Amino acid sequence: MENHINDKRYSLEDLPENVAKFYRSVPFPHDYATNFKSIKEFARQCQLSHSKTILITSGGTIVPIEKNMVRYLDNFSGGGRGAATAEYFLEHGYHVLFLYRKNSLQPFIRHLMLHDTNFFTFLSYNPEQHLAYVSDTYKEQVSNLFMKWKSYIDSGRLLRVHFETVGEYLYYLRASTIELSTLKRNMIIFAAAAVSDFYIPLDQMSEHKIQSKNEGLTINLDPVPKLLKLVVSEWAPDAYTVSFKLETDINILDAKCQTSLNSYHHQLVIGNLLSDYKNWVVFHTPSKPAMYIRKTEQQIKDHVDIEPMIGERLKDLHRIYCDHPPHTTTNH
Ligand code: 9Z3
Repeated sequence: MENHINDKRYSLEDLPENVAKFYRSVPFPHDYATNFKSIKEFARQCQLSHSKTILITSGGTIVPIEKNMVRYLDNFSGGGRGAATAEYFLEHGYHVLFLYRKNSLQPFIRHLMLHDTNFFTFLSYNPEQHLAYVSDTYKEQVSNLFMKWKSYIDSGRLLRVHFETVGEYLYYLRASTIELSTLKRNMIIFAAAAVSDFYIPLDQMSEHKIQSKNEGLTINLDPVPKLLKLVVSEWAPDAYTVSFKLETDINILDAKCQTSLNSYHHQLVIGNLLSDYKNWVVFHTPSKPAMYIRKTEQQIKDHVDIEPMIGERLKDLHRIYCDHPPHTTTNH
């Protein structure tokens, strides 16, 4: 890619074989050049303003099974966690690079996008004037949400880049972490996206829609390389890196979080269970006992978001991390 000629940080030659193979086996995102420029400029602005910054990945990646894609495999995630977390950090002075699945929830306007309160709930219709408008009951609420979303974008505090496939996601993860790495400890990486573990390399993918011919279909999938390791060791080694672990069996959740910490040597793993991920999470760090964040019964009844509670604890951990230069600190 011409943006990366002469930039050693992007050289595929120096990457582990399975990672280089992955990048060669998926198509480049077609808006990459434009988005790469925006990410670079966003990183420059964050550095100029000495602002704390968070990269939030949000939503699920897809795996196409045909080059002319009619069908794909998807991952569970609506993007609510990432969007609500972005709101918290924007409201607390951070710059936010929001790397999200196309058409998934976005900060602030997520309230107008949810299916139980979708945008039409807020509209009224005047039959005489043939006019639809935001009804008086909701005018203030809709204006506030829309204005926040728009003003954070216009002021450059919120940059949004979207992906669909796991390949696009991993191209943008590499660009975002490398470009923001100049911010050193001032940056959090909050990897909440649900990333596919398997994919089909381009040279093994059907060109056209696979025909059914009344037969079953067997698909061979290759493993997606675990890029968190490279994020932590090469691309953004000074960032405060947070990953998520999603499980369905509570009996293995803590062990899986610990295994992840031991494998990647990052700062925090947040564990959550599919059946209850909106009501509690558990923080695993290298140096402290596991810490649970739970909503109260009343908060569950009132559908209060848990993300501001996660954000508050994470902001504290990040402040401590920033206050301790590398040679005087142990992991927090
Ligand atoms: C999560 O566990 C997120 O909390 C959710 C958020 C996907 C549950 P929503 O977007 O859901 O609010 O609907 N994200 C990470 C999921 C994941 O794939 N983690 C990998 C794993 O568990 C590690 S990178 O193996």
